[in-house]
Amino acid sequence: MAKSAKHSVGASATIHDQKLIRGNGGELHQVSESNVPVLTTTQGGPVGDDQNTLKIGDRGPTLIEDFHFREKIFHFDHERIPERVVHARGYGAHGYFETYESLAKYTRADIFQRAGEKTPAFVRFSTVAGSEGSADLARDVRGFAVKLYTQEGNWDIVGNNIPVFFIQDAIKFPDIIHSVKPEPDRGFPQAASAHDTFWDFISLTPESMHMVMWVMSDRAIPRSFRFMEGFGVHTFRFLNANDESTFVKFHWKPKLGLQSVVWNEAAKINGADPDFHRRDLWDAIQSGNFPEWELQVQLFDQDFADSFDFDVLDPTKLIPEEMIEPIAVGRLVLDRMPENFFAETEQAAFMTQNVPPGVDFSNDPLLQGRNFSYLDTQIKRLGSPNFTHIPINAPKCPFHHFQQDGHMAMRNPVGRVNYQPNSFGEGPRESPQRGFRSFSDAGGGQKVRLRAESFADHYSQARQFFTSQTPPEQKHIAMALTFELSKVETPVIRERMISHLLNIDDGLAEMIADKLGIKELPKPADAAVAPRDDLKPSPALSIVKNRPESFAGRKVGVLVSPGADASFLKKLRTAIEQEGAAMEVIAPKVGGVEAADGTVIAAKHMIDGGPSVLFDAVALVLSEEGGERLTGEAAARDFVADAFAHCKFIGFTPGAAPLLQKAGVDPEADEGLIGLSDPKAIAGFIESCRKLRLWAREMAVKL
Ligand code: HDE
Repeated sequence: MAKSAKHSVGASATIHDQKLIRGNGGELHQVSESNVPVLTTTQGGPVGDDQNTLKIGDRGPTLIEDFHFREKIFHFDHERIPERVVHARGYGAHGYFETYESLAKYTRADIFQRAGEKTPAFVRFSTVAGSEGSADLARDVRGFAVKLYTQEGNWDIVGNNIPVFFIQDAIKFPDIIHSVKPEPDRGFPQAASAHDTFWDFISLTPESMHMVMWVMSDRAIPRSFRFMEGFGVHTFRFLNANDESTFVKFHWKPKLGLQSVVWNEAAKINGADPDFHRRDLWDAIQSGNFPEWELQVQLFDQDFADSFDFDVLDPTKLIPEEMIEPIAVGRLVLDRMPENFFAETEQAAFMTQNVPPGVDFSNDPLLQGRNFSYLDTQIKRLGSPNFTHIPINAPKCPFHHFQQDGHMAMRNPVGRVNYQPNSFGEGPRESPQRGFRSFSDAGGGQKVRLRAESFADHYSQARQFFTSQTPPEQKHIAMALTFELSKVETPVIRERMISHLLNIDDGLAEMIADKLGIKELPKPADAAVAPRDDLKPSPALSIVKNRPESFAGRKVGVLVSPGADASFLKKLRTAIEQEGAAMEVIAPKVGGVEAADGTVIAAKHMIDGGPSVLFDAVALVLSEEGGERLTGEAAARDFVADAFAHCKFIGFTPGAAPLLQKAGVDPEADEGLIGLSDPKAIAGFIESCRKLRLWAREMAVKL
């Protein structure tokens, strides 16, 4: 049978020079005389002309009989499948999960039985509110969806980078999502929560206050996927071989530590490189720096659940890590990009209800609702109940069932028997021993539409989150809330938010009210349960308190000019790479510059295309003349001014002094400006970079 050609041929290749050859598998290929595969229709027919439609005369009308044209356009017109209704913008990668030790004591899940066992995995990161084409640095929650292809079927942990959620009951999901998506009359704003409808819904939904504090924190503008945590959010259950249950919460901890950007930087990254997060993951994996997370679990029993301050079924609450210390149970490594974005990432179908035997659900009402939703959404998007036939969604373990037929069925049963029980002794049968057994929950009761009383405290953990942050992180939360509410046009919504904030932190509420020009503070919102102020701060909730002691995985942008010192640059690169970080050169021309010694320094970016927001730290390696000349370039001045404003460490050679001055940066301003007159200073520069940002610079500016 003829196989479709992979590559199109140019206009000059015609049907006349076509011949058939046999491939390794014995299949026939059509190739032209020049051995280039011949372009065919999807039916396998060779195409003679792919440049011109069939017309009557060269200026005449096009003919309906042009079946190649018709098929080509028809197929193009159907290329899109519906984007995900939430989490539309995302990016995925393949990898594996490696189990550290047997967890047989807690779970009979096969994936956790043998130390060192590797299980194939696929992960998709996403934003929530924006469309498929929106920018990566939207202020938003990030999805962190993991598919583990276990020996007992696919296990999907469909989590976020924030451990709590906005709502307590799944029935409110369409409302929260409608409110954050573009407003229906005007169709904007795209990928932004800074608008009336979102804050209207939030201000009328006290249960969202804890999550709002997270979404206004730096967690919502991560530096990259590689520096984010992931959380399963809900309480799940582990069940061991004796069907004994242990509650479990799942946490993914990035090996490179946590890191975020600042809002002004995020806004600029969106302009300079809307694919910043995608590119980061692509670059890291393609260069062999495989990102890695550790899976940690918080395990607890019914007694703990009963004695805990909050309800473990309430998805707006977390269990502080200081209270139940997470245990590391394995690691996730991403080491391969999909070959085709559409086939693998766009068609990936995650479902919370995909759990292996030994993992089970709790009665968290949000989780229960999700278990219902995700199957629906796959039918809508992928168009057929056979979406599990798509390779990315198919299990990698043996599977046998009697589901059959339907649109696009790719695996079709053979033989006579497609039911069970049957008298022919054919086909699979269920296995009470190996098969999935649900936790036997003794719960029962009346049919009600009620919210449990134990879910009623909406403010205490919001306050705990805020008080657990360092001063710069608190400042960022205040600035984010001010920015978002300043975009809200309806005054009563802004005031309503202040009344909630008064239940979280007076200082925060007062500062934002002042910034918004609200003269008279409203009364604190009525609270169903009085907010507590006795919850101990949890250091695990702060990004800054958990920063790594290394600059590994980060990137330095080095601005060079003609006449720069090439040997110095080489030493700088060696030191940066020894740290496990990367260096990229930015020059007035993308072709690079001629160094003082006459060699050419190659550049990755020209100044306009490589603003400092794309880097974690910068260095200015300029000659006297080059530095002087760059003072006239707005992009060079912005490069320096932004790096300073975003609290980055800046290394500079003496030639950079005029540029620093023109950018309004005093070279003596603080310890974040590091003179590089001598190669010996490079080590000190790298050491500073390990701190990632000099927050003291920002704290010197009063809000
Ligand atoms: Fe989702 N969510 N969700 N969600 N969610 C979807 O499924 C839904 C929730 C999350 O990379 C949809 O395949 C409901 C919490 C991620 O493909 C849809 C509720 C958490 C992804 C859906 C929630 C998430 C989705 C849309 C409230 C964090 C992207 C497309 C009860 C723990 C997965 C799709 C990917 C996607 C429904 C709440 C995470 C419509 C009804 C809480 C990471 O089924």
